[in-house]
Amino acid sequence: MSQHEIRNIAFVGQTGTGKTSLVERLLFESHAINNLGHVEDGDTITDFDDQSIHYQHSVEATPVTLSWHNHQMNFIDTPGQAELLGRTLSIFPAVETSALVLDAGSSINQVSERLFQFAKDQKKCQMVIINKIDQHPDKLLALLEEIEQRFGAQCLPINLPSQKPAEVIDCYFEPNPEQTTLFSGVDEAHELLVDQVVEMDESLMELYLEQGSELTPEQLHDPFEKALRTGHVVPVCFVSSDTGAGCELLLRTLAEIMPMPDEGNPPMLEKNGQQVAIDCDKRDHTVAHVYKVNVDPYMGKLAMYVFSRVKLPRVVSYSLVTAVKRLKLVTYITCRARNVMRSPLLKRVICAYW
Ligand SMILES: Nc1nc2c(ncn2[C@@H]2O[C@H](COP(=O)(O)OP(=O)(O)O)[C@@H](O)[C@H]2O)c(=O)[nH]1
Ligand SMILES: [Mg+2]
Repeated sequence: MSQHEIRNIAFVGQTGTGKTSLVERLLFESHAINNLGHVEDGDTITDFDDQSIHYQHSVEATPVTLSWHNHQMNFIDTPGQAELLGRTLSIFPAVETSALVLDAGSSINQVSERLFQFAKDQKKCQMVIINKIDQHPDKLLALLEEIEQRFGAQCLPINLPSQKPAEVIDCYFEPNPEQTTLFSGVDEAHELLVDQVVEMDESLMELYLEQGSELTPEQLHDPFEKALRTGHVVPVCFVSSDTGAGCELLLRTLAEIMPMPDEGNPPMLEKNGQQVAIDCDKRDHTVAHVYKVNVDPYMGKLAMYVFSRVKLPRVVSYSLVTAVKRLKLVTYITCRARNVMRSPLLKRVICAYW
């Protein structure tokens, strides 16, 4: 698998907005797991530790991996309690996309604002996910307006809730103007998004003016990436992790719209006092970032890395750019639901024991 198929995404947001349930639903929809766990039952994949089960909210940032239509998605479910935010902020170097999850029934609070601003400062591509649309269909429009007000007019829906409670309507990939949404025309939403994206590309803009809104997602791909990188567009998705509404479209958006490692804004590293960028495709010595270290009661010390560049799979000793000491990499595992899988691939979120 090349880095073109890899997506690294952090699900962040205030506690209780449904991040853990959403990650669980996405694992289920993509057939990574066969049983859908629930936070209340203490059987979700990412809230697996005793404390998270006891308190019924995530205490650690937990990575999982799933496959979807030839894409490998590395998700990190994060804690949203204000006092645990340090654990969330520290994983940002491991991802290109920050997905801010909001609860359809609540207004935007300080934690969400802080996370949005932090992701912006870190030059992450961003999206906003409005969850629990099954519970609060009457509050969705007001929340969308609030998002625009608090985060800016570049936050534009890529899909909209349907009048049927368990459905979400695509406004980007294959928009069908016949479909009726809860509050705005599909055409209107599509046009707003395309208008925003084509501003990134003058020649496409000319074509667009001649061609109307008939630009294909393929034509829009590059300007869309640029718009995401520069914060010129922030897609908004509606979902319900409870009913699964919008989850398929969310996976499609993550795969086809959100950036692969090279398309995001990879953090610059320092070499001999100079800022250097990393060419992920180059076969040079391995560069990795330890974004989290755990002490696991069964496994011992567990470091979680994100690799920016991997020279070769079987070497056991790596000099890690951000680690103070040399770590001995004994084995790799990727967090694929609860299975352990050996595979050192480029830009995967990877754990290692030592
Ligand atoms: N009705 C409804 N409840 C949800 C939805 N998503 C999550 N919940 C509930 O919201 C609560 C908090 O969910 P959780 O996933 O722990 O939120 P987190 O703290 O952001 O990870 C739990 O009781 C979930 O069952 C949803 O889409 N609809
Ligand atoms: Mg959680």
